[in-house]
Amino acid sequence: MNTFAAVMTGKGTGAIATIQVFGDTAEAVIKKIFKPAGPKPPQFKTGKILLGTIADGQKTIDQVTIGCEATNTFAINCHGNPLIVADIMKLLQRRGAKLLSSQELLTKILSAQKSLNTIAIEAKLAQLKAKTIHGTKLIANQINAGLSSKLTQWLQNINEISLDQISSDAGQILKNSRPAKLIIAGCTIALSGPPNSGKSTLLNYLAGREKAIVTDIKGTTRDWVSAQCRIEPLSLTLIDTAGLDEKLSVTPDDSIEKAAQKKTAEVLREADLVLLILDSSQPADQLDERFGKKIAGKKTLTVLNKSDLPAKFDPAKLPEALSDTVQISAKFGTGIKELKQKILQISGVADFDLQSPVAFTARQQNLLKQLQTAKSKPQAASVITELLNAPLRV
Ligand SMILES: Nc1nc2c(ncn2[C@@H]2O[C@H](COP(=O)(O)OP(=O)(O)OP(=O)(O)O)[C@@H](O)[C@H]2O)c(=O)[nH]1
Ligand SMILES: [Mg+2]
Repeated sequence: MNTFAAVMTGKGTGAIATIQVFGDTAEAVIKKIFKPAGPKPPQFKTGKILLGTIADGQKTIDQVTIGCEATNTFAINCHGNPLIVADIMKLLQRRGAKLLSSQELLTKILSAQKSLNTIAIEAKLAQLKAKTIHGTKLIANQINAGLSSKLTQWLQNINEISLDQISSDAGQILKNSRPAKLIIAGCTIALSGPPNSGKSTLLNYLAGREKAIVTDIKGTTRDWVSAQCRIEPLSLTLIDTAGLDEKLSVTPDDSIEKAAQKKTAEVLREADLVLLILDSSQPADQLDERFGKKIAGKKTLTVLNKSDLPAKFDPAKLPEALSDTVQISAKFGTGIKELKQKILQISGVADFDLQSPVAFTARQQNLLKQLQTAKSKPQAASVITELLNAPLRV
């Protein structure tokens, strides 16, 4: 059996859905289930669109068009009801097609194109999931420039270039891959800090709408609230959290407060970046000592909020890890431009060159790590060749 089928359109109801059928025997499988609208037998010529029905014996399932994209690739465009889609998929399976996910099928289709190296195939797959236009450009740049061209250069000059040089270049690519990941996949920012410091006010300001409830009562936010916003080249998911207060963590096990504190700790762990929002009109004792532990190892920017009020907070009292600060008034929108610029700097994406070679899949990253520690030129050459040409598993 050499026919594969996958639903290429998203889950749920739509006006139409597309099922891709691919493989040496794809035409034969389609012929078993397709009845043309007219009296003539269908001609599955590349470039043609055929109108007809998908039928299981005498039972018609749906009216469809079939796009003949290549001799071994067909797109069945059916109605978007998920029940119809599921029926056609089951029928394809009974007639000999192996069902795959859209990602798996695309990998197969792209891998069959001899002109594409493995980086190019991964790029085409990754582009579909990128969260920003900058992300899609950054990935596209890896096909003919970026990572592909770096790997080709290494292979061509393997006799002249030292292992140390390859190792340090690979390290640089891995370093660049961290901000690249934020540009491609999006960046999650946790808004954290003591109760009443203005976290929800800032979330609403950045989101451009009233997503979170704001009051002057401490502990207003219990559950987390998220909102999307863009600071080019990043797409941000902002997560507002319950104000951190260690006293609340020791309340009875089943209390809302304790659950909220636990959730805040979880959000902090998952975030790419933490904004520690402090109320600059309050003295320094608002900062819980144990907060430092919760964000250990996280990129953190300290936001001194309420700059419209007389300052009582002394930034010199901040520990070293929290000493990168920016002053804002979330209520009046002052200092927001500086805040955005700082977010880009801390994430490493300010002035990031989209042409830089980066690794954008786990496979590439693992192989680059192996390359960093390669003990001989033949070993390095074999890892580079694998990066460029190893078939992707489906
Ligand atoms: N003057 C002034 N007041 C602010 C500013 N930002 C927030 N506030 C006020 O501070 C109070 C608390 O704001 P919230 O945004 O609810 O604070 P929070 O950090 O989300 O509080 P919790 O959810 O309780 O942890 C509200 O009365 C806001 O209007 C600011 O920049 N200046
Ligand atoms: Mg709040």
